[in-house]
Parts: sequence; structure tokens; C-alpha cells
Amino acid sequence: MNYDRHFDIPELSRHIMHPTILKYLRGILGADLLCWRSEWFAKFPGGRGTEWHQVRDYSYTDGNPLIVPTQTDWNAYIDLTVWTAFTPATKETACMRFLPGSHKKYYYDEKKSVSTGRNGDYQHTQTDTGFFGYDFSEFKVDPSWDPESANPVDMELQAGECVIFTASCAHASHNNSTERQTRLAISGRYVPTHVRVYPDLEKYNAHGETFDLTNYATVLVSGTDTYDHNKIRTTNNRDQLFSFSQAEEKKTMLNAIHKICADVLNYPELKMDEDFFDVGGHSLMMAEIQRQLHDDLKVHINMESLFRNSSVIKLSKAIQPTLTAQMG
Ligand SMILES: O=C(O)CCC(=O)C(=O)O
Repeated sequence: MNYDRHFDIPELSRHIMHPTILKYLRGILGADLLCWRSEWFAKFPGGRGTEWHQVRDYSYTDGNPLIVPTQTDWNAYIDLTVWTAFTPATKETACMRFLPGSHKKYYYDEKKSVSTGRNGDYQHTQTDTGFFGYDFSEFKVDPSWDPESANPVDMELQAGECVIFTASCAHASHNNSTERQTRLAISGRYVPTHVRVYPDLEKYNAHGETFDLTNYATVLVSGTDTYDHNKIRTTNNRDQLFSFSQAEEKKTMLNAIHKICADVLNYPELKMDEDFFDVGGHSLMMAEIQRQLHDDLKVHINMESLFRNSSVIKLSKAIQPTLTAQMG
């Protein structure tokens, strides 16, 4: 499995901290939150969809619970997954499917002993089961229950959109019936800080792999941790802080705007408050700046406003309301 790449891919380090994601998570789970895992899910052309499953504490993997609340009941909804489409997710390319209301009842019992998946003696990429090496239907409480008869809802998403759900809600994905379109999604998994993650485990087995937890840690994505149940990492493998603060966001944006303008003006020493027309700018260059702002930063500024705000600082102030709206 491709777990926890937010430690080594800077874009994912930032993705798990995205302000819009956190805004919604805080609204549901409260202010103090950990990201305990990220996973990516690729569905290649012709690939099989993920089988229906419902997960409470991830003990389906090898029998050990992986997330255990300390302040609420075992069956309280303490986990949220943010599944973000990095490519369009349609019925054809394997969008997610959910059974509305299914979180209120356990259709699957993850603690059951099953014959497939737990022996660890395989590579999930080489198995033909519907759940990465497991046959999740073996966990069904009532083997005759058919999820397809429980009114599944398809969740089609554009690239960049996400769906937030508790893994206790039965979910699956369609097959990828296309010939050429891969569907890629990243799931970020979050819990409140009172939850113990991988409690008392040094390693665990899942999907045919053994995961050593020696260097494992959670990331505090919001608020404070007063429980001290889990190791927390503040930087990724490149020593970059896990952070997506507004100040940092503004600085990043200012640098991005500066780079576009300095490149287009062919003037690397451009100062932040220097007027573009004083360093050789002309209307064709302004049109190119407008185009790159749109294509690279996804902000539109009209020509009249661009001419009135012809320095990096002024430009950044002029487009700030659009950026803030984009950040939600
Ligand atoms: O993307 C998929 O096909 C499955 C995703 C999933 O089951 C999850 O994120 O929990």
C-alpha cells in the first residue's frame, strides 16, 4: 500500500493541512485533530473497483485495532477520511460509492476471523480480490446481505474536489471501465487527539505487508494535543514544517507572483514594490502576466486592474480576495 506519503511528498504535506479541509473537519470533529494516515488509490483503465467495506477501527487488517478512542465509546464516529480526487472521478473512471445511513449499523464485523488477506503471504498488487488482498465480503455479519440492494449513491467529483466520510459508512468504488483514463485519489485520515493510534503496536500487518512503526508519528493538523497519547512529527522528511498558515500561504503566493512577473519582464532583480513599466514592461508583457496568473495560480485579474496594480505588492493585494475565496 502507498501509505503516508505526506512525509516525503511536499505537496501532500501541505495537502493534509489544507485550510478548507481543516475548516470542515473542525466543524465535525472539533478543533484538536491529528492526521494519522494518508493513502493513495489509483484505479487504472480496466481496473477493478474497490469492494464494499465498512471500517470502524481497522482491525480487519490483522485483528489489532489501529485507532482507539479514549474519551468516547468505541463505536463513536471518531475517524474522518477526506478522499480528494486528483483526476476526474466519474462512474466510468471509478468514482466512490456510499450507502447513505449505513454508519448506523454494522453490516461488517472487522473482528471476524477470515480466510483471505490476513496471512500476509502475498502482494496485494498481485491478488485478484476486491479489497487489496482481502475478500471483504467475508466480514459480512449477514452473508446474504447485498450492498447493491441498499441504494448506493455515486459520488462523482471533479479533480480537486473531495468527499468527507467516516469509514463506518459502507463505501466502495466503481470499476474503471475506460481504456485510457487513470483515476487517482488521496485519502487523508483524521482523528481527534484523544484517539490512540496504533496503540501498543510496534508493527502491524495489512494488505500483504508488514509495517514497522518505529519511526511512525501522527501530524497535529489543528489545535493542541493535551493527551500525549501519540508521537507527533512537526516536519516532513525534507525538514519542512507541516503548516499551511495564512501568513505562509501569502508569502508563497507573493513569491509565485514575483516569479511570474520577473520572468515575463525578463528582469530577475525586480523588487516587490517596483513598477513594471519602470523596468521595461509593456502591454504585451502585461497580457502574458495576466495569462500566467490565470494558468498557474488560477486567478483572473482584468487588464484594467492589472495596469492600475503594476507591482508585485499591489498585484498581490488586488488578487487577495480571489485567493481567500479559493482557500475557503
Ligand atoms: O479509492 C478507492 O477506490 C477506495 C478508497 C477507500 O476505500 C478509502 O479511502 O477508504
